[in-house]
Amino acid sequence: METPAETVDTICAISTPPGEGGISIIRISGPDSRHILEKIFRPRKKTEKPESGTLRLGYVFDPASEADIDEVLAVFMKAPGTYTREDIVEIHAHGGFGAQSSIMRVILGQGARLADPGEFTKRVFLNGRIDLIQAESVLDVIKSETDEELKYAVDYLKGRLSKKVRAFRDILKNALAAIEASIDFPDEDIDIDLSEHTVPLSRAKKDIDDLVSSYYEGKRLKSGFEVLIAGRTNVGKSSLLNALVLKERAIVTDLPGTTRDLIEETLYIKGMKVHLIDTAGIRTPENVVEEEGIRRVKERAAEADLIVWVLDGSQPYSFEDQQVYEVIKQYKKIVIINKSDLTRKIDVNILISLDIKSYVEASAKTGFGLDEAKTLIFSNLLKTRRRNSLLITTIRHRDILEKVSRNIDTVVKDLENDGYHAELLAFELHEALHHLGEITGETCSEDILEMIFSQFCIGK
Ligand SMILES: Nc1nc2c(ncn2[C@@H]2O[C@H](COP(=O)(O)OP(=O)(O)O)[C@@H](O)[C@H]2O)c(=O)[nH]1
Ligand SMILES: [Mg+2]
Repeated sequence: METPAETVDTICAISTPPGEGGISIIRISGPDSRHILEKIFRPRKKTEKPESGTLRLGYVFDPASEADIDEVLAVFMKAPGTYTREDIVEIHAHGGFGAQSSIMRVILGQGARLADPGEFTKRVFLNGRIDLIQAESVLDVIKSETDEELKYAVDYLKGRLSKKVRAFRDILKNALAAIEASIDFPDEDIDIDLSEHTVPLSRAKKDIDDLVSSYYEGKRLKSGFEVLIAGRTNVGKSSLLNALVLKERAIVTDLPGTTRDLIEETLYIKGMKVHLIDTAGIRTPENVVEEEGIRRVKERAAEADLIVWVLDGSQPYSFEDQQVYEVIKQYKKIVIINKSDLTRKIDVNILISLDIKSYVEASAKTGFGLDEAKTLIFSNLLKTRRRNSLLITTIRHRDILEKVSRNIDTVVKDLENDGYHAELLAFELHEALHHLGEITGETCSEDILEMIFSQFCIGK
């Protein structure tokens, strides 16, 4: 992508979160950065020459009044070895609203422009230092809440997914070159064997299809897994939710049918984000509110990644438990036999007859077995994932890769049938390459860029 001319102005923003803090970092990027710093910064040691990359202690002052604003550390970093590949200045000021806004005011007074959200990173991309996948992963790094999410984001920032997409592109380009040669030199005696491209193309298609289907997992990585707590009334579902998240979140009573709405809490198990959803007990409803609650349970059960089916260990397995089982039997589930502090009346052989292998005995009241329950939830969710495999996490990537897969599929089928039109194959491959470029940003419209970078915060 060409570097557009409009990136040559100088932008500035507060890069740390707003509000009070120990320090606040103000960033300036663009050709006037150094000049602006010289106008507003007085180093303590007057003789010091501003070397690129050296932090200097001094004062930011208002050039109009010569009054000092704040004591700061300032650094100038010379292009192109910087974040944006432009000249950059960072001012580490005291983290308070007064200092931040006054320093911004004097910088803007020297002709810099307030940066748009994500504009620093957009410049990194436009200046060709990173591709669009990497730029998007900058946002993912910032938004990461778990170790695993962070690991993926940093790997993708380093180019792990970009490398894979480039490999697809190379395969398509090779095939396209051969096809175009066969179009350009139809009568010449060069023997162009297009069939040798079917294997790499089919393999690329399979890898792309795997990536498309990884979206579900990728989405879970970012947004978390959904775990539905189901069971008949009064088995202790709400008590378990409270005990697992260590909060009095759901109302617990000994009146059956207390929980009617869905109550959701987020729990982190070994760095995995899990949304626990407490539900109305499933039974024959006694009124419309309860009926609606039960309808929602059924709806959510279909969407959930895992169901925790709660049984009351102090009661025999009942008809009502069986009613619950009928609703959830087709879904992935584990069982918690609750109230282990009371005398056991349930016969666990019933679980064996229902072909349920994963269960723990626990007590929401005493906390017994809760760690084990968390471990069981964790390992059952993990089973749905191939650890550390390449994942796509955005719907944009999924949609584009689906299109690429269709293009390749057409090409491979035509090649295999031997009755192909080279022009049509070339058209499909050109289109596929164009789509891949939308992922890496080479052929991306300004609208898409706008949409992506507007999700960033100002100052990044
Ligand atoms: N002894 C004992 N009582 C429990 C335990 N868990 C829940 N209960 C009690 O069982 C009743 C129903 O609990 P609740 O969480 O509202 O059940 P839900 O209807 O399934 O949500 C309440 O009186 C709780 O105090 C437990 O582990 N041991
Ligand atoms: Mg409840």
